[in-house]
Amino acid sequence: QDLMALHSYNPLDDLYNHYPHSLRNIDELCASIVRSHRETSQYRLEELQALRWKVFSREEIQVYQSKTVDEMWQHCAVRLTEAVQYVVEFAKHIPGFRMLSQNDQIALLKTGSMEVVLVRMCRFFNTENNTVFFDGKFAGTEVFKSLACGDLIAAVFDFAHGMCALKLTEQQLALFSALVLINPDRPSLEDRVRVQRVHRSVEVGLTHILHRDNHDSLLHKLYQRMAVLRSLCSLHMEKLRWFSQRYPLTAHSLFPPLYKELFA
Ligand code: CLR
Repeated sequence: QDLMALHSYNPLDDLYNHYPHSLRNIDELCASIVRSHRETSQYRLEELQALRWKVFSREEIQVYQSKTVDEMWQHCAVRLTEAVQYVVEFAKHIPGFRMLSQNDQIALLKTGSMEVVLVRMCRFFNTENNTVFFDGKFAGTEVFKSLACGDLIAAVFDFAHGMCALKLTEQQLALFSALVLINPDRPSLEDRVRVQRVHRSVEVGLTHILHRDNHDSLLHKLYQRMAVLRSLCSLHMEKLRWFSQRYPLTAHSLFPPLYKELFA
């Protein structure tokens, strides 16, 4: 067993040995990201835990199901936009984000904010009955029936389920959210090198936290989740294009401006 320990390689050892001063920087970086996550997460875990079994009644579900397609889309777009606003606040306090150009901040949020909302969804998800916190109670997929995009809803619920299974701590979730957002591969970035640098520092932070928590193996799983996120978000964009074609008036005049700005 000692031999095993001797051979186990910690990717951060080099860093610790050669740059002992930067360990403090990593801790500070992690602390600010965790603080930003906490301050923009809308509900504390204890609060959500207490609401866990507050589910919609048959009658309430009926009300959602009898909404028209465009009514329900508009309603969900408003809810999603609120969630995105919190993600924008979260982003602003990631060290290095505000040093990027306005263009690059917007480019990162355009593709990243929806992904972070979906990552955050696992805090609002009850795996025991497959429901998500929506409009003050927990809702199953049937609540979203009138959106007429069952495949997207099923995929989103599936993703939340998979994220919950990883049992991330709030700190791990905070760092993972930041990593998803600061992605140097996003289209139309002006200063990719600078985004790359911020990305690297967040990645070091996440690696550090996972190592400290004795959970190095999670990193690989988290990278796998990022690939799923990308496909979910392109499905969301596809549905949005379909909706805007069928209901141009709702999409144009009733969707929240931020929703249009980010996704249209
Ligand atoms: C995600 C975590 C946020 C709080 C939050 C707000 C709105 C929720 C969202 C969470 C999860 C996904 C959600 C959304 C409202 C509508 C959307 C339930 C819990 C569903 C999947 C419908 C998407 C419909 C689009 C195609 C318009 O901090």
